This record gives sequence, C-alpha cells and structure tokens, in this order.
Amino acid sequence: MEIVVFGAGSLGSLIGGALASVRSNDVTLVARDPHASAVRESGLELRGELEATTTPNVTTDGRELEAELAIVTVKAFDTAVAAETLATGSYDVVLSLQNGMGNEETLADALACPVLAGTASYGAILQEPGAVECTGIGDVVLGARMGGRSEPADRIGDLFAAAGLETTIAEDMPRRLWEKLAVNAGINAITALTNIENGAVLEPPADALARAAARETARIARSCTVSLSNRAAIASMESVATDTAANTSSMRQDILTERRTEIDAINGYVVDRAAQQDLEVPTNRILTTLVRTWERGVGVR
Ligand code: KPL
Repeated sequence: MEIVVFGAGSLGSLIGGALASVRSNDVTLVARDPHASAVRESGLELRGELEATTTPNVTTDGRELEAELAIVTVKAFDTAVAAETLATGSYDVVLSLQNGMGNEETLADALACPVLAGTASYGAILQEPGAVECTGIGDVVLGARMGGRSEPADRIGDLFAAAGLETTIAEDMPRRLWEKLAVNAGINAITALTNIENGAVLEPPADALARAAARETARIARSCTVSLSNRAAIASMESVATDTAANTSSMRQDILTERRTEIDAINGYVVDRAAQQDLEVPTNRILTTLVRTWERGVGVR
C-alpha cells in the first residue's frame, strides 16, 4: 500500500519504519531536517523491540502528495497546518494517531476523504537523526471517529498487524480517545515537569498525582456523556506506564529539547471542558499552569 506518514518525529518514524519493513508497502515520511537528510542518506534504523533497517522515501515538503493512506502523527498544535497541507494532495483515507482531542475533527473539516481516529501507546524516542528506538511495546487502536464499524479501519488494522504492530480495531473510538487522554493526562506533564521516566509515575509520591489526573479526566469524559469509569482510566494509565516504563514521554522529550508541548490538548483540554460545565479539576489545572509557565519562561508560548 502507498502510505504517507505526516510528521515523522519519534512515533511517526517508529510506525512509518515498521510499515516500511513490509515489502509490499511504499512508505513516504514527511520529516524535518536533519532527520530527513539522515534517512535519505542511510535509511531509517529502528532500534529496540522492533529492530530493523528500512529505506522509506522521505521529503520535507508534504504538499501535493498522493497515497492510499495518510497517517498523521504531528503534534496536536500543528494539526490545522497539517490539514491544510494534506488538502493539497490526494488520499483515500486519513488516520490520526495523535495525542490530545479534536484532531480528527480538524482534519475532517479540511479534507474530502474519510478520517479515522486512532491512538498509539508505543514508547518511542528519536535517538539521533535517522534512528528511532522503540522503548515500550504498547498498542495501536483505530476505528471510525464517531464510533461504529469501518471497512477502511479493518483494512488498515490488517496492514498494521502485518508490520508487527499490536493493533485493535475499536467500534467505540470516542471512549478510547478519552481513555488515551486520561493516560496522557496522568503521565506526560508529571514526567516532563519532574524529569522522570514513565514507570516512575507508578511510585510514590508521583503515583497519587498521576491517578488524580486520570480520575479527573474520566469524570469529565462522563460529563461529556462518554462512559469511562475512574477505575478503567486509572488502570489504563497504569498499564501504559508499566509497558513504557523506561520511556521518556513525548512531553518530557519536548521539555528536554525546549520545544512547545501538547499541554493545551491534554491536561489543558480537560481543564477547558471542566470549566464549560463549572466542574473542578484541580490536578489537571495545576499541571497545566506549571507547564504553561515553563513554556512562557523559555519563550515557546
Ligand atoms: O503517548 C505517550 C506519550 O509519551 O505521548 C505515551 C503512551 C505515554 C508514551 O510515552
């Protein structure tokens, strides 16, 4: 299948590299330099659990591309720009594999083709240009963005499974997206602010904070008529923290490299949805304030 991976950072490179390791796939990564140049010159090396050296096509210009499938892995705050760029090309179906909420709607508003929702809980880190390490086997969950069955989702699920990626096709994507939001709300900001690996949120004193952030997220999901229990949200956060224990979360990677974070689309989203309904989410509010303060301090906000 012809596939474009839009936003080949850590996760995009891992997923794109795994798909490129299947001979029948023709994968193009839309990446930034120096990563793009390194992949063009020496291929893309996958280290760790999904070890392989692959040779995807690579470009720094995502305009006017054509493929059967586009996988969007850009940061949530770049989704609108990605959607405009994708609209200059031609795709049969687009799959969002991003953190945060609302990405699929932004893509669907700009694109004529079907847009699928997805979550990915693999640990991934770009170790150097041209090399990404898988630091934790998670899974990919994908399906129709409003829920229900989807024939394209079934086909893409088979494609991911054939590339060795743990994949689930879900008919309840709205709930799955909230569940992943609870995972990221519990792990990302805490690991970023305290410079710890994902697994450390399972230990005192961070564990209570991580559980509180996940619990608050579940409560707001329910207030938005999504059936997500506190217990399920906390269990999911703890299971991803266990599976990716040695990983540096994406937000911790952002803070270590002084880049803008996805705080607005994760804990900030929970705070905003709570405020619309006069509900309090004190843990998410404090985490959001601290990360935004850091962003302002280093001039990325
Ligand atoms: O989504 C992630 C992230 O870091 O953004 C997890 C699954 C928590 C892996 O680190």
